[in-house]
Amino acid sequence: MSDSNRKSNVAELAAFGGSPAFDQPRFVGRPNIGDRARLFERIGEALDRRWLTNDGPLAKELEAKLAEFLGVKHCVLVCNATIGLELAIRALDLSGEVIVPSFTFAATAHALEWLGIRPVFCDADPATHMIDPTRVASLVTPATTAILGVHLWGRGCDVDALSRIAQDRKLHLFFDAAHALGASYQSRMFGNFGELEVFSFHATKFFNSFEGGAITTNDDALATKLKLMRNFGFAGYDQVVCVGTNGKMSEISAAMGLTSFDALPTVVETNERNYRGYHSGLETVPGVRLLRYDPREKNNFQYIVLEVDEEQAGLSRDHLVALLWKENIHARKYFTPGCHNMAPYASRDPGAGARLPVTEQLARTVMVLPTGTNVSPADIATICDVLSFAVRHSTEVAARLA
Ligand code: T4K
Repeated sequence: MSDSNRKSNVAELAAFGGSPAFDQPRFVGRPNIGDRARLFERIGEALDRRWLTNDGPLAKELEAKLAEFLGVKHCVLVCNATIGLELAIRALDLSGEVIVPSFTFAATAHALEWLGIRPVFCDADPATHMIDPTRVASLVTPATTAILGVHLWGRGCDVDALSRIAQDRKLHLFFDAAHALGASYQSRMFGNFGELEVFSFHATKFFNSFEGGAITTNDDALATKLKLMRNFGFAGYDQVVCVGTNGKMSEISAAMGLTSFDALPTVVETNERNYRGYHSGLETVPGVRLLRYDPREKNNFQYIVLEVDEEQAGLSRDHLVALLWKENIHARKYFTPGCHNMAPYASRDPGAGARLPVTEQLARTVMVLPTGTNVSPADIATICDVLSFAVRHSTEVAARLA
């Protein structure tokens, strides 16, 4: 019996005591692994050279390839995007307050807080989930030094509007581009906007270097500063010229990054195929809206993002996620509960939710589904069938999950 026929019978859903849709979990964020033989070859070369980190040849090769791909002057590899954000904040010499969306991964806010800067949370645009530029100006105070935009889901935030505000108010502008590699804004690749942008190459990203990231900029002085800062401030043997940290990417990570770079077109193609599969499988399911990618831009299609309308679906997002987990489909509630509801921000400003109604709403309604090279079209058809089934039988499903 096919998965879809099986799911037509309520008694067979795991929530109803049947077997789950998948024997093994289907995860969000399952890493894409490129050509293993080439990866091992690169690692072997690094071992033969006995050059394992500190601006090694593989890291330099990856920096050059990414800079060319993005059409940006400088690409500074780092050990992860969180350290990348911290380096960016230090290099821009920020202080006081920085305006940032609350609907983002904790790292965006934590990078500021870690350096003694207060993140001031801005609400999101309900259509895009990203920082709402119309709300930014009212958050500027004499202590504000910058705006940190986040390009969520591989789509771009409103760079033009944010640039105008930053220019008018004489604020720094930089971007958390953790999700945005390979995507464009008005036909220009992300990596070129604001004073700098920070990418993540964490294992869960469609392009990974195990752990890793990159800061890109077209500003020569900033690039020089960032390179010094990621290596303890060393300008040469025995010469430290500024405060720094250890933000370097190792050769093993660069080997994986280069292997991911080779695989990038195939991975994007697979992600796009998956996105289209979800699109056709879910378009007739009431109350479940798939966030679209803009066909005029380059997209990496790395996240499958759904918004659940409880009234139309008859089930809340939390109900659907609970059901999917029972079916071995490990959907995630990114970015619940919103940074303003996390420690330490929640206790500092317990009333923040009232000023962030869209963020609160998204934190209740958004869920992310599995994609990437580890998910097949048949898997996607089954996942869509489970969702469709759940909505068709919402009353029984809700009762079972209660
Ligand atoms: N800014 C934004 C907007 C971000 O989204 C992130 C990171 C950052 C900044 C900071 O970037 P990094 O400093 O990490 O470079 C995951 C990732 O750890 C995190 O990098 C990512 N965003 C975030 C969206 O997702 P968690 O807490 O969901 O991780 P975890 O361990 O629950 O794993 C997520 C999923 O991936 C699970 O379904 C399991 C699967 N997985 C994970 C790993 C590590 C695998 O299948 N294999 C693996 O090796 O944060």
